[in-house]
Amino acid sequence: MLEELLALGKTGAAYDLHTIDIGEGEQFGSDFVKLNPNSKIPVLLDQSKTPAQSIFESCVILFYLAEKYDALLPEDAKDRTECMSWLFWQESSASFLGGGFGHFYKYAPHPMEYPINRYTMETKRQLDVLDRHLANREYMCAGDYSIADIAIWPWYGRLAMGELYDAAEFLDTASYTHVLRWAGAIQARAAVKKGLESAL
Ligand SMILES: N[C@@H](CCC(=O)N[C@@H](CS)C(=O)NCC(=O)O)C(=O)O
Repeated sequence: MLEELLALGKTGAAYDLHTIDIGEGEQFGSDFVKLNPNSKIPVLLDQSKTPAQSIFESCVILFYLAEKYDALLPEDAKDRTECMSWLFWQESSASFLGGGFGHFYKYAPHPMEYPINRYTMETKRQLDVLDRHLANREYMCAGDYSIADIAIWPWYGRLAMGELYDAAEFLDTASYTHVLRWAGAIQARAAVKKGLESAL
């Protein structure tokens, strides 16, 4: 999001990136908890304000920046509301993918059939929801690329392209052709490449 804003000429979006090693438990350190009481990455500290304002929950960070810079969110009231639906869809769905499917398929200490089956079914259902939605449109929301795409792509786009959990074949993500077309278009964006280079 910050790279997209910079690409749009919003120079105020220049940022410093601080890596938090969640494997080492840095999210539980008192400095981090002051910024995000929920101990999860990411968190944004807007130092252009006095006092500086911290914002947690990635979709709220995206909405905050979209409002602040008047960008990447449709202006028309109906389109804007639809866009917010997809933003909230990500907020309520992605934990089934990451904490559910990803955890049990890739990271659990031993294989457990029931949760793998449950979260595989749910992940495929969600991919199908996205695929049907993207069948008739270029991006998630009417008009153009928006914060809904920015929220959804890192999870579902990268999963479909085989870049998360080594699960593309298992989930048969090749069958979600519209998701793959959308994911490829976003991956090709210069701002996305820059963002990934600095974040991963
Ligand atoms: N709904 C939150 C989810 C954040 C989240 O789950 N972050 C994970 C990394 S993807 C995390 O910080 N995990 C550390 C932990 O669970 O201790 C958001 O979108 O900001």
